[in-house]
Amino acid sequence: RLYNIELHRAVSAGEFVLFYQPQINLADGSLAGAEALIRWQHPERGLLSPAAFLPALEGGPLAAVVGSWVLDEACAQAALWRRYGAGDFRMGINLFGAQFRVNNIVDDVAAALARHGLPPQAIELEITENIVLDYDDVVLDALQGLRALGVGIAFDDFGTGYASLSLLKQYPLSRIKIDRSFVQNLHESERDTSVVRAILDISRSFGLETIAEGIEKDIQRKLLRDFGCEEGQGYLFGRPISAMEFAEVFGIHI
Ligand code: G
Ligand code: G
Ligand code: NA
Ligand code: MN
Repeated sequence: RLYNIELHRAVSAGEFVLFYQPQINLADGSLAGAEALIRWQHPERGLLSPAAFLPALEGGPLAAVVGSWVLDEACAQAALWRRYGAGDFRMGINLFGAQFRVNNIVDDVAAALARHGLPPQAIELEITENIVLDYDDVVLDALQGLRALGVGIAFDDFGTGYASLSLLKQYPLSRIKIDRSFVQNLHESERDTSVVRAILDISRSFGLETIAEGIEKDIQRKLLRDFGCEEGQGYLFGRPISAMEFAEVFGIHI
């Protein structure tokens, strides 16, 4: 497949880049961290977003390689920003399923932390329900190993899957990311308000922290804060931007 050849070139020529979207503490408006989001700087087609290439990448042999690169690059950036004043800054890093199957993810994460001199709480790994369901037994072991290292695990797109609640019960998670589909109409939908409040109740009863995704309006921010949601992410606070822009916007002077 042509796309596979291009993906190989992208890996070897270093065409992938990470963008960063801020994660905000809703109680005081401070910067809690960022989610690293991959982009492909394609030589002919310009900057491609994940929707354009993740399906091909995830189904192919390069996912584990790219996943290792994302982990290392995001850790390097977190270490730099922490050194230049972004205190307890936490980097959210998305994982591919292949990182559980092909790699020893626990060893990879321990090595990345050591290489960049990061404490485990400096990163938070994001997993989706699909990863858990596809690699069931392996994932449980790996997540326990990662939690033992002291690394946080966020459950991405919470509420959109079929097994969200049973997974919460079985897997050692530390945070729920409320999917943006529940946040979108929060300010005008009693149903979505009930769903979000229920998710927050569940999260609290499991001793987890919560971040709401897709906050675009100030009224959504206020409601989520008043409901006790700890953190928020979305266009209201900032779109995903390059590392250089991020440092400038958030006053990290390197
Ligand atoms: O950046 P954007 O919002 O378009 O990202 C779309 C999706 O792609 C998100 O759901 C995100 O989880 C996924 N994604 C983005 N960057 C990465 C990455 O570095 N690794 C993995 N595994 N998934 C990513
Ligand atoms: O990991 P995940 O798939 O949830 O990645 C977040 C995705 O949602 C990225 O593609 C990002 O660009 C997008 N996104 C982030 N904030 C907002 C927002 O406020 N509104 C909308 N519509 N999309 C957002
Ligand atoms: Na997400
Ligand atoms: Mn994510």
